Amino acid sequence: MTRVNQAVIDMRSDTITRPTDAMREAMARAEVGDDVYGEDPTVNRLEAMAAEILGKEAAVFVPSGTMGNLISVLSHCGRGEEMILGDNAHIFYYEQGGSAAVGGVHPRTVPNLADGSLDLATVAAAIRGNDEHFPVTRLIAIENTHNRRGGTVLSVEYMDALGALAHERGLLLHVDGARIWNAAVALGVTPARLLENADTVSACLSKGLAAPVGSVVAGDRDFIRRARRMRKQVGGGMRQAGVIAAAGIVALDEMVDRLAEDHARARVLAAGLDELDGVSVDLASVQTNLVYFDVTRPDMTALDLATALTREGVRVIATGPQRLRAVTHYHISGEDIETALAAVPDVLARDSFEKGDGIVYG
Ligand code: TLP
Repeated sequence: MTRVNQAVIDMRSDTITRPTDAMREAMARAEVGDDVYGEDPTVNRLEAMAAEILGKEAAVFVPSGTMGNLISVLSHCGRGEEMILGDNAHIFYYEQGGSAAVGGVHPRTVPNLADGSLDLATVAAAIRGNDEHFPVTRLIAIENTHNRRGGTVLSVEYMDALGALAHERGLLLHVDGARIWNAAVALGVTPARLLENADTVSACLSKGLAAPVGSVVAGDRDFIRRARRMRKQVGGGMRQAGVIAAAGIVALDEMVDRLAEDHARARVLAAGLDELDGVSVDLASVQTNLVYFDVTRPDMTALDLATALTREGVRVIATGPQRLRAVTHYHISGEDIETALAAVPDVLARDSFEKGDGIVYG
């Protein structure tokens, strides 16, 4: 059953989403100016809107989530200072060690628990004492939702407790909120409430919200002033960026509430996969739009399964030797989920298959 002339069901990531018609329309009409001079009215509008939604004094528009995290960490920590973060954090795992490479910031990892959280006592114990042997601990960074733990959602209570711990110990709390919108929708709270006790956040517009490019970083005015300088230093000053910020405004206006549909489809996908012989899913981890699953057929790797599914027009990624990830998003319909679920047992039942080819993201 090889799919012919049918659109590919691409569940590698929600980053693959394309801009909506409303976004393209807004982009075509966007009023622009030079944003490095602070004169792009559309960027200014997006930043004001993001600051309000995220509950912070100010915000800055940046090209990517990776740059958002980088300039946040570099605006909080000096060279040789330390950031505490999870051993499966995107900042630690997937950003080329940028904060160490560019900013000389020392990462101190503690284990991410199954729900994506960091144990508070372990974090407290990792904070350095005042001694010249040690780097100075400045920052705690947390991820919500947590990508490598399955798109898991950290609760308001947990976020508050982590913020309180950071502040009691004189530290700052940064949130990698690439998918903070998914967390807020899953919890039924506003992003502002979820982030109330965090100092700064980087939130992506170009994942589930379907904007073509861009993230926003939010925090207090002084932090955002430093972050703007840092953005320029790493080459992220974007001139007539209103053309892309216009899509970000539509993303915030129109695309947040519908994330609940992606979450529902992810649950259907996860439940369907879990019923199949040869794969298993930790259903408790499926709380938003990410579905991690393991191939349990002994002679098949995650890359073998991903490669075979690609031939059937269903794209997922391998994130470990036996682990795969499928992501629901704006372009994945209920029918696509049914089609994907039908393709998997077909592939798993084959006596022989080609060896997998490509990259394991883990
Ligand atoms: N994540 C991508 C890949 O890099 C793995 C994906 O497909 O999920 N924080 C988190 C939690 C992320 O998941 C990502 C992207 C980023 C930051 C970086 O965002 P971008 O890709 O805009 O630099």
